[in-house]
Amino acid sequence: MADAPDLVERRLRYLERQLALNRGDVELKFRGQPPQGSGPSNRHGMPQLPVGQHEVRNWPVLDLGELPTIDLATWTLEICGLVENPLTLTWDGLMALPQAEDVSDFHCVTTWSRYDNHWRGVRFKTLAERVVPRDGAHFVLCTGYDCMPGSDIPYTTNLPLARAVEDDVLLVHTWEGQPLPPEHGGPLRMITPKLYAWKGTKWIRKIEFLAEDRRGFWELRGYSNSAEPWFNDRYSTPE
Ligand SMILES: Nc1nc2c(c(=O)[nH]1)N[C@H]1C(S)=C(S)[C@@H](COP(=O)(O)O)O[C@H]1N2
Ligand SMILES: [Mo]
Repeated sequence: MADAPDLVERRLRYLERQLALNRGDVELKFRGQPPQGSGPSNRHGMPQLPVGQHEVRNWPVLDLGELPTIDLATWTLEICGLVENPLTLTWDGLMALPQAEDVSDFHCVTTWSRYDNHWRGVRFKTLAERVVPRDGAHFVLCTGYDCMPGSDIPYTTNLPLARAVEDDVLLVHTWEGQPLPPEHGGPLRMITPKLYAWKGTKWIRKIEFLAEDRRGFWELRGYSNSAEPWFNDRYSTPE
C-alpha cells in the first residue's frame, strides 16, 4: 500500500497534538477515580460506552498498512522469555488446546467502539498455564507478523501480566462463527477487551514474558502504556 508510511506519519502528528491531554503518571491519576463513560453498566461493571467513544456497527480496519501473508501449514506462535516451558505452537497444537468462547466489546483509541463481538479462541491464561511463568515475570510483549511498511520494525505491544491473564483476554481465530478475517488479524490475534484495542496484536507470532516492562510500537510513539478506556487514558509522553 503506497500511502502506508504516510498513514503512520499522520497518526504520529495527531498524537503529537493530543499529548497535552494526558501527560503524567496515569496509574497514579486513576487511583480512587470513578470510571467515566455513558450507558448502562456493562461488562466489568463499567459504563457501556467509555468516555470519548462512539458506537459503530461496522468493524473498521486499523493497522500499519501491511497485510502479512500467512500459511497455516507453517504458522507458529512462539511463547518464550521468563517461563519454565517455552513453547512453539503449530496451528494443530493451538487447536488442540482447550477452546473458549466469549462476547466482548472492542474500543479503538481513534474513538470507535463495537459492542457484542462473539469470539472463539484460546484464553491467554490457558497459554500462560502451559508455559508456567517464572516468579519474576510481570509483563508481556506481543509481536505480530507485520512490520511498519518499508522497515523491519515489527508491530509490538506490551501489557502487565496481571491484565493479560484476565478471563476475557483471548487469542481468537473465530469471530461471529467465521474464521477471523485476515484484515482483522487472522489467522490468530489477541483481544484485550478491558484495554484499548491496540493492546491486542493482530497476526500474533510471539509472546514474550518479561521481568521489566518493555514498550511496544505505539507505546514508544506516544500512546499510553496503560491504555484504560474508562479513564480516557489514550496518550503519554514518549520516553
Ligand atoms: N499486528 C498488529 N496488531 C495490531 C495493529 C497493527 O497495526 N498490527 N493495530 C492495533 C490497533 S491500533 C487497533 S485499533 C486494532 C485494530 O483491529 P482491527 O483492524 O481488527 O479493527 O488492532 C491493533 N493490533
Ligand atoms: Mo487503534
